Amino acid sequence: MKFLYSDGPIIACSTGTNTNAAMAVIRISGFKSLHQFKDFFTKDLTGPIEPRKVYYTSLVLQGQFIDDVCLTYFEAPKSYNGENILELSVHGNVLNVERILGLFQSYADCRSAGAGEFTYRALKNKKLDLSQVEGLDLFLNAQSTYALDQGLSLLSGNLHEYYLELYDLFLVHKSSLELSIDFSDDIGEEAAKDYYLKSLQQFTDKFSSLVKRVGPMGPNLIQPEIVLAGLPNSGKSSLFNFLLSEERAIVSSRAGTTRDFLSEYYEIEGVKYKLVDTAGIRDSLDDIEAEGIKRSKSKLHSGFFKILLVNPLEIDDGLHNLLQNNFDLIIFTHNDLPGFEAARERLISIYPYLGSIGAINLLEVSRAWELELKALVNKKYLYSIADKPILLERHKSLILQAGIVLSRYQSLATSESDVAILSHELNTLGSCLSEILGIVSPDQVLNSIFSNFCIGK
Ligand SMILES: Nc1nc2c(ncn2[C@@H]2O[C@H](COP(=O)(O)OP(=O)(O)OP(=O)(O)O)[C@@H](O)[C@H]2O)c(=O)[nH]1
Ligand SMILES: [Mg+2]
Repeated sequence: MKFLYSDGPIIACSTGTNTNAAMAVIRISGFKSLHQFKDFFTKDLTGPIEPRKVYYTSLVLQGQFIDDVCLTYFEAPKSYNGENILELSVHGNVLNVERILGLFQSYADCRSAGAGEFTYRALKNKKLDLSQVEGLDLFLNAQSTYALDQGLSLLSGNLHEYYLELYDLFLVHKSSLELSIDFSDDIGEEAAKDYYLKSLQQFTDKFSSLVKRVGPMGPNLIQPEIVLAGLPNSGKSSLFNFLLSEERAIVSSRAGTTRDFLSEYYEIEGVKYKLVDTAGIRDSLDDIEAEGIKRSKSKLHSGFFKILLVNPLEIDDGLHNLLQNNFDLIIFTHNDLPGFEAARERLISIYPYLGSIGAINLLEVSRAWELELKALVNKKYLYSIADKPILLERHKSLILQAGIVLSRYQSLATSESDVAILSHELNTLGSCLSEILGIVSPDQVLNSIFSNFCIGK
């Protein structure tokens, strides 16, 4: 990322520039002195300006009035990212915001900030560590109150504290190993071993509670998706439109109408799911449709709640493959058509477990049915978050990795007396832990985290 190497003043609108609003907040960060902006305000910036106090002033360019603004100065290092920051609350018309941004870029040597650049500087200046940055990202992009709370918890709450305490216990244990090497003569071999094992136990107990929150690498709970899948013409797009209460997807009797997946937000009990309509799964010789089908299959793989629609009047061998997936709900459609019962019986004779599933007519599906569907999805969601799972994949995989190293180390701790071997394993464990906290942050980790951020953060 290019911006990681430049530390000149940056500017961005932190409240988004897509729509007109009553107000917008523009942020400038990384300038040397407020004096450099003295010509832009009627307030005298060369006089005393108290940090963190709001001043009402006019913004002007070469004597021409631009806007009435509220100006707040955050002096380094006591600011969000440790740099001098100037925040301007301006009128939120998109054109006004763009004009003000342009003005500072053209006349005050400010550069347009990259996504997450303000926060990157906070990381660089040690105002936040990497796991706090990820927490902030989770918080700002949360689609459920659970994700919102976990974001906060990582940013400055319990989870952040927990990681720090765990790392402290690790350091205590590491020092106990060093103690047993360097000072066992002073404190006695028995006492040194005792201290060593006790500190390992304390660390392991704390780590175990964290592992319980990881579980298997499951569906994405940060942006959970409800995926509608099935063979062509099974009614996926009809159900998609019904749930969204709009004709969002094209519905037609021609098999293969939906060629790429479509997705829209669909809220259930405060969780903003993505409802995904997929392309009907079939062997296609058409390159574009084949690509759409490939994407649909991958949606099926990552989906949180998977629904299979089956029109028993139009089935082929592809159904067998589809049924290999773990669906949360299977529904027969087209139950209003002649021949439905016979076709359904035929299918049940091949797949007896389909005998217990319900059937609906998607042309007349009811809102009561939708409520039942919502209750099912919500039940699964509540179940999934019951053990307070860690949401971030990077943390999950590092915790699992640390768990493997820890169990190897534990068995060595009681059997191995070669301190060099023990130290080596302990250092590997330490690297995993410091990566979780972000004490060591490989560039690619930084890039993938910051590419997620919005401009102005
Ligand atoms: N009679 C009847 N027709 C239905 C029902 N559900 C869907 N249809 C019709 O079946 C046809 C196919 O429906 P779609 O919703 O486009 O099916 P799809 O699964 O999205 O199909 P592809 O996009 O081709 O994969 C349309 O003509 C719908 O009006 C149903 O329950 N009963
Ligand atoms: Mg469709």
